[in-house]
Amino acid sequence: MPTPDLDAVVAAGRRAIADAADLDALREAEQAHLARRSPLGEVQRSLGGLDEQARRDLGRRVNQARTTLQAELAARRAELEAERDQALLEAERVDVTLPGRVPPRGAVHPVTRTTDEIVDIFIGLGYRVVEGPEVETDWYNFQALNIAPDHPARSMQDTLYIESGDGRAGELVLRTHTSPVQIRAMQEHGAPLYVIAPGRVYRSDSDATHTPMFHQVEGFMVDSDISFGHLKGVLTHFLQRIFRNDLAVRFRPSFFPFTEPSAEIDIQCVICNGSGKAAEGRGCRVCKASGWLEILGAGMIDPQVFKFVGYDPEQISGFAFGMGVERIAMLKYGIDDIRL
Ligand code: 2NL
Repeated sequence: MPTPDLDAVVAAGRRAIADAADLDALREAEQAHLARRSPLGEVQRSLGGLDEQARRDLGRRVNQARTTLQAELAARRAELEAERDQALLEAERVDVTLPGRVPPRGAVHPVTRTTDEIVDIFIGLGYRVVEGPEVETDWYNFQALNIAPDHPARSMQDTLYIESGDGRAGELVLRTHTSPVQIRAMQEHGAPLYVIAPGRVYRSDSDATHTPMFHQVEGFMVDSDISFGHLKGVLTHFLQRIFRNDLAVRFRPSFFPFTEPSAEIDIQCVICNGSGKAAEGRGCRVCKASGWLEILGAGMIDPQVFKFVGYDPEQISGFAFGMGVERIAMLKYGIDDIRL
């Protein structure tokens, strides 16, 4: 058996280790040059067929060769690992001096803002805020408010009904005003009671001036000896706070099933300042050249309503009012299409 050239075996191993371009290639070089089935392994296995002196000599040289190759392997591995770590650090580099990503600044929606402004004025007068369900029973939304069974508000055309699925269709509605919340407040608390009820309401209506969901603020003042004078004083104060201090206000007779007497309240047009005129001799579009804008409905709470909630109409009186928030927001911020 020819003795393999140990120097050539070591030289080939060193070249393979030095040439390994990455850690995978280095593992292959280790397999090829240091494993049992490598040329060095062959030399080691051939030792068994040699006499003692030759075996000792060649054995020592084989051990030296292995030690040399293993040292070279370890050194190259350290080198390649350092290269890999460096590449990783470069790839995952974070520039901590970059400015942060600033989220776009949000703003309070004009309807929310207007609701808050309205509610704040009444808080200042000692009113409490109440909220309640948007899905209501027919009783709270209509009956307790003295709305007759044949009133048009009750028709499918005007109200969104909830299908309850148990054959009791027509029992539940999306509230058409926030009055049912006020009915609940009267049932829960005794008089005197000053309440403001903001919230979403729903009507089966949709065009340039109506949306199926909109916002309302209703309120009432219930106490002993509340008169129409209180109604006029509180609502005039409110309108002058929300628009401007010297705003002209007028009260016109009207009708609601839940108040008697009732009034519709107009303010001097905030677009044309009550002149009814627009530029170049045209009429004001917002008030239709009348100089006035309808802004509130109100009245003295009907004794029937008091009976429904268990108040004694002989002891208790009060006024109630309601307004649409979108309309007030549009007038305050000069928006002419509700869909905007
Ligand atoms: C309008 C008119 C109004 C009321 C709402 C009311 C509530 C109870 C009892 C009596 Cl619990 N009345 N609310 C009264 C008069 C008018 O709203 O034009 N709303 C947009």
